[in-house]
Amino acid sequence: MSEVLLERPAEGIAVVRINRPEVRNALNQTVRQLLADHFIALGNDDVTRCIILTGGDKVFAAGADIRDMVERSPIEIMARRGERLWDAIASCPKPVIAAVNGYALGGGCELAMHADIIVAGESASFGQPEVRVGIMPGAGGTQRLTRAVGKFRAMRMLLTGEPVSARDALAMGLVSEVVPDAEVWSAAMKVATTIASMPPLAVMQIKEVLLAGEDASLDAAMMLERKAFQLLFATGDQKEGMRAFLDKRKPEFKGR
Ligand code: CO8
Repeated sequence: MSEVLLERPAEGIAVVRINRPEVRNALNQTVRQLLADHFIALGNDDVTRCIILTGGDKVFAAGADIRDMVERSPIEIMARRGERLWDAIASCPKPVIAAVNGYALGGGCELAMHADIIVAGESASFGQPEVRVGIMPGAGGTQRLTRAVGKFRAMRMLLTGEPVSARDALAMGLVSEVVPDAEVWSAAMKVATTIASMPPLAVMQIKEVLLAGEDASLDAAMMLERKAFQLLFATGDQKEGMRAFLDKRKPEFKGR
């Protein structure tokens, strides 16, 4: 069976599931290539309105595959051009929900941070333990984590390698929602179903502007927001959404 599975549990929703339970879903090159391939394909697929990324109900991912790295030289690591595989996920225009049960460690935590929304089970844990194996995060652990939780919490996690619980992750802004372990899947599906029913062009613009704005000055980011806001008045979905509100009926969004 493939190490990354693609499922379609409902109209408009795609699920990308890492499937290497015997090694706690460690991210080897095959898994990372398959993840990138799926995210590129789903980003280009008009039918897909929201993506759930998960490792199943036991573990999200315990990081990069240590067996696959232990004897590698710097040049071999560089030649992998791993950033291309991560970029494929980061630049996916569709909303991505990470459904996290169990460990999200190292590259696994970084993978979760590539998502737009993180739904975690109450026994999930998040950490960047790379320092304990003699390296440091290489896929956003020093950057996305710091943007999410701030310098002092990020430093503590990065320098000690100690994980945080789902509740602590929620308190520090690293996850969106914590639910009982058995409800992670249904909670993620609920959010995905809501997003899949929204006008897709507006959804895509919101994601794009929020992410681009994070790295821009407030003035530039406000300009981006304003332009995208104005652009949405060119869509049929804007007319439909507002008319339906005034007519007191349910809108029918077409993605145009
Ligand atoms: N890589 C390779 N194999 C792993 C990994 C991993 N990251 N994690 C677990 N495994 C394997 C174990 O070797 C073991 O294999 P075997 O059965 O052959 O001995 C099997 O999975 C089960 O593991 P455990 O017996 O340890 O299971 P436990 O449930 O007792 O513990 C833990 C689970 C806590 C997750 C534990 O396995 C652990 O600490 N794993 C390593 C976590 C870690 O250090 N992650 C960081 C890795 S470095 C990294 O992610 C760098 C990212 C850089 C950029 C991204 C590039 C992709």
